[in-house]
Amino acid sequence: MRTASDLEAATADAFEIDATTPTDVETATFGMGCFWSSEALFGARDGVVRTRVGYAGGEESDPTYEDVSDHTEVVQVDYDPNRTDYGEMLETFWAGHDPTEDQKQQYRSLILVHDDAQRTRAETHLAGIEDQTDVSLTTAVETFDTFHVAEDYHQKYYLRGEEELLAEFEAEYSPAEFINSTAAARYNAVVGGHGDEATLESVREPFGASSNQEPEPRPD
Ligand code: MHO
Repeated sequence: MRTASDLEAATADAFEIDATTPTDVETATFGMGCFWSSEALFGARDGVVRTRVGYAGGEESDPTYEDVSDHTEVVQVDYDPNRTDYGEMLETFWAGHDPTEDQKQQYRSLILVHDDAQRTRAETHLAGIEDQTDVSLTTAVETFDTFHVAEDYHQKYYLRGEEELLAEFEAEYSPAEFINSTAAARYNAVVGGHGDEATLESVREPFGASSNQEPEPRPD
């Protein structure tokens, strides 16, 4: 299976937005149910540069979709700290799932913090919501360890349903470059029903002037 280090240097820039990827990014990792929809949700957020899905939060060495073992489905997000911040990522996390529901390990509500600053913010947010609502949340805050990249067919899942658009990406991007593409994250968001006109506008230069590919947003 593809590893996180396979992704490190994988960049292609058939879309202008991928040629201007900021180098200084921060990373956040969340479990919030099936990772298809959480990836699409984050892909539409201003300041989000990359999204990818995988398994994390457990200790076993080789999780797969068929056997996630002690891991949880997670979305991992790289964001530009000059355009957004961890607080906004947390807002998207809370809004994107029901953190009061008891879920099995694969789908649990999980914040995997990458440093002490994230831990403080996550714990403060969580306590604040519990105080305000008087409801206790199932969300766990744990220390991020290893991200196991999910199988390629799960990455940008909704975009993958758009055969022609996917073929255009595949002509220009390797699988790892596709995972790292901001353009792919944005299209996936729009096809998944999360983007708006501005989201599409931000990736308006697909594959040169010849393209007439415009995804139809899916109804929720
Ligand atoms: N209930 C979803 C789960 C997919 S997700 C990647 C489905 O099978 O449609 O866990």
